[in-house]
Amino acid sequence: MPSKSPLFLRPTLLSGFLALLLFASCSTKPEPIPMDLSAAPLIPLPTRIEATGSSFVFTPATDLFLADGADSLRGPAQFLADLLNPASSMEVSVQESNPAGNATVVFRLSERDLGPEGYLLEITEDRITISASAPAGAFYAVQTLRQLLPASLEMDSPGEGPWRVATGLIEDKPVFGYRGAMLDVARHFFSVEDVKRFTDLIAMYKMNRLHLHLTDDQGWRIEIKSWPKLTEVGGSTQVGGGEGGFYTQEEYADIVAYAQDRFVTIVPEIDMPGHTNAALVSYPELYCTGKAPELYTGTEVGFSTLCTSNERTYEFIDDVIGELAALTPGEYLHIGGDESHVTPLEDYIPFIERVQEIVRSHGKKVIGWDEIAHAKLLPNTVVQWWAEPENAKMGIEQGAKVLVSPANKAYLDMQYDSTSRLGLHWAGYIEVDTGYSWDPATVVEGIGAEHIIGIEAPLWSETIATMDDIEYLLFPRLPGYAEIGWTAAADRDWEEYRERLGLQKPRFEALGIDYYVSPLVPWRDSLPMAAPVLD
Ligand code: TNX
Repeated sequence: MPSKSPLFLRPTLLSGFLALLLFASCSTKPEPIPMDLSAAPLIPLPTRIEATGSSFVFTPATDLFLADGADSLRGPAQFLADLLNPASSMEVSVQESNPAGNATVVFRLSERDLGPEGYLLEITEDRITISASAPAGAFYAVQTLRQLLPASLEMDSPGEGPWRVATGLIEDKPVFGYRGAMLDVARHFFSVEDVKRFTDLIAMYKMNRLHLHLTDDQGWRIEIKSWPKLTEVGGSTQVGGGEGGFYTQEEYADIVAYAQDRFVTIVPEIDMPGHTNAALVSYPELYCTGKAPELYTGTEVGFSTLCTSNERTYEFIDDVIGELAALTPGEYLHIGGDESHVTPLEDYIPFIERVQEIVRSHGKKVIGWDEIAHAKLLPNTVVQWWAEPENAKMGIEQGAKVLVSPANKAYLDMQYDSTSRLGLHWAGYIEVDTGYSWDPATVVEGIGAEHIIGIEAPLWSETIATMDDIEYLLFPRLPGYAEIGWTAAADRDWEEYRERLGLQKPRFEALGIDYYVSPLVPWRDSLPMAAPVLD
């Protein structure tokens, strides 16, 4: 056998075999194996899954490739590259063209209208094709692909391949356009890094709004350059008396941009006229009666109010809303409006009406807690139903849309049960099944799908102070709220969902999530059916 290779100098059966083996391992990719796409534990559950029974294998030769005209999908494609490279030691990059014709992931704009957030994910042995009508859809296809890959992908350190995904087709789009979570950074302050991690975690489950509760009695957390004492004084403490903190405008802009890269819109809240003690301490000219307030580090609610009859109050609000609107690309500003127990209704109503006008004058639309429906609402104002369905219905009668966050179903700060180490229980205990098994469009008569813009799960922070605390209350309930927002109610079923949720365990662990190990969930490292089918 004419060859210069030492192996072939004395051709024996053994050396021939070894050579073949070497050749095979260097020049071909791992063989596809049978896998079942329909057994993948995806959350939220996609609209349609068709399994074709084989697998695609990522190798160092896999390219990510933008089809002609799909330059707008570069962000999601780069997100996939950044997800794949650290754990897999691959060096995939985003290419404009595919001359080598390698096993490839192609991002393309769909000819068919898949909606602003929909996508089609087609996986064959040779190619993955992601089609979307807009970048958000491609980003969600990437999140689905992420859940199809082994959980070890989520680790920063190199993990073991092979990086296989089952073949087939997934067609998907959400039922609601607003799928959100809220973080209260006022009762306890959380760092920019924490807010970014929170954003990562919600985006992974295809949520697209992060409502930041930026101000309350215990703290003012956003720098307002024209009223600097709000943060100098009002930002200086928190529940329990810790040092508090605030975001500079540059830090806030950084959060907004980071969220935008993950297709999450920040909805900032300035709570008023109640929940304003921190502002009143910073600028005593903003209160009208009673004794001068002091910094507050307790957890009572409903004792503070801006002076609604003082013109200076509206100059203040105009400055605050103006600066915040300029930093916020999203369409909504949240004005709070909850629990204003010491503001007489006859003062509260004109106050809310005037604040709506101020928000509108800065080019934004209003969201407010359900009490704002007592006022005359502007077209486009959204009522966030948290307490009183009657308030939400008053809003609907005025033509307002409703954001659904009933406390006894959707509050992430409620304890799971009486033994939970964190959380409150004024609205009840919310175990994982209670949090999951309801439909925003039927939970109360008179509030139907046509009235709803979506769902939000708020996390209030009276009892939590660290990222681990956040994660304990967030997980495992958050994926359920994400699924309620994304998947049609007719396709959702707790018994089936809990199996998929239990299979998030390796992913939670790879991500270092400090989750509550609910006894209602069958926690598992892998599903026998979803493992490669070998014969
Ligand atoms: C009610 S929900 C509040 C908050 C508290 C929360 C605690 C809402 C609009 N107001 O001020 O933090 O309960 O669960």
